[in-house]
Amino acid sequence: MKALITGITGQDGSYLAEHLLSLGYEVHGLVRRIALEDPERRFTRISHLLDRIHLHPASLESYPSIFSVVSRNDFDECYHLAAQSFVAESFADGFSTMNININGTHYMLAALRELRPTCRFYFAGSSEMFGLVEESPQRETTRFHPRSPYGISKVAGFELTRNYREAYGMFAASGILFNHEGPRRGFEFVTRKITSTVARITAGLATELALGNLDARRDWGHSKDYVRAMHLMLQQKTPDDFVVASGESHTVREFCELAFSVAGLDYRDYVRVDERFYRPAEVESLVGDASKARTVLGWTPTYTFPEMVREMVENDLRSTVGKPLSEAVAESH
Ligand code: G4F
Repeated sequence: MKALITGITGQDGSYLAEHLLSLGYEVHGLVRRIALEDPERRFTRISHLLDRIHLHPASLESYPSIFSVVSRNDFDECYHLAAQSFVAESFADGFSTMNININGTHYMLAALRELRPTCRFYFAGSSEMFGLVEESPQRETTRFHPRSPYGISKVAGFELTRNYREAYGMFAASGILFNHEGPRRGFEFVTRKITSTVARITAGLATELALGNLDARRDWGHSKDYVRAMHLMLQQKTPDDFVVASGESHTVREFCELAFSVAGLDYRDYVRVDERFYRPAEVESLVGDASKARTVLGWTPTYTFPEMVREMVENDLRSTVGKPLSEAVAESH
């Protein structure tokens, strides 16, 4: 089996590439040319895979570049993960977010329809599509009410995917994934911002952590678990959409409390609220009901919330302090 992953250099792309390789897939990735020119910085998450995967330069903003890659490779599955995925940035530049996330998805679907209509397609939908939630927990039937250009772009991508399924009979499925994290998470997202700052405080490199809305609630799972669900969605008899979530929600404050406590610290001594990190329109609370994924796909997450937080803090302590957790914590007090 030959799979194409867009966004292979990101957190999910790298875990998915590992998962597909472990299943015997030939794994291909779309990467921006600029990334190929700067592998040390851009390929940190996939550096250990480079001799086992095939990378193709292309841009989500260029239909011809996508067309060219798809025309030269007979992919069986395509996982479209690439996107401008930072919600706050989508308020700063909604136009780029819309362009990359909506047109990029449309280009992928159009190229596959033209050249590889039997290739199975996965779209990375998001719980941000629920936005101002109309029911809790959110499931596949919950109405969308996005609250950011990012959320709106994901609703458009979701609808495009459904339309290609219905209009052209393509096997096109969407995962509605709730927040998923891990040691490879980007530093701009709140979880990694917290765990990396806990490590910097422990190492004496920072004295405080400035955050926005501490009362926002999210349903946080582990990316490693969630990429397994993506693959399962493309192994079904018929294409469909699935919520992937842990079913538990926690506030940003609770995440802080736990992350700081892993390093033996009290978050109240370090966390400061800064208005700059508030969003013009906030998604206050998300929690997903993944019953359909559990029943139909047979999917179950393996990480608990505390296990995931601990793994992230330990990883950041190791890379920042360069010492195992127990030593680092002992020396910081
Ligand atoms: O970590 P976040 O930036 O993730 P967000 O906005 O929930 O989106 C993530 O999950 C989505 C799935 O639901 C993905 F589709 C999306 O691509 C991305 O991966 O923020 C989480 C919460 C928000 O409520 C935010 O307002 O944390 C709050 N927060 C409070 N202080 C902060 C901060 N977020 C960030 N990034 N930085 C802060 O200082």
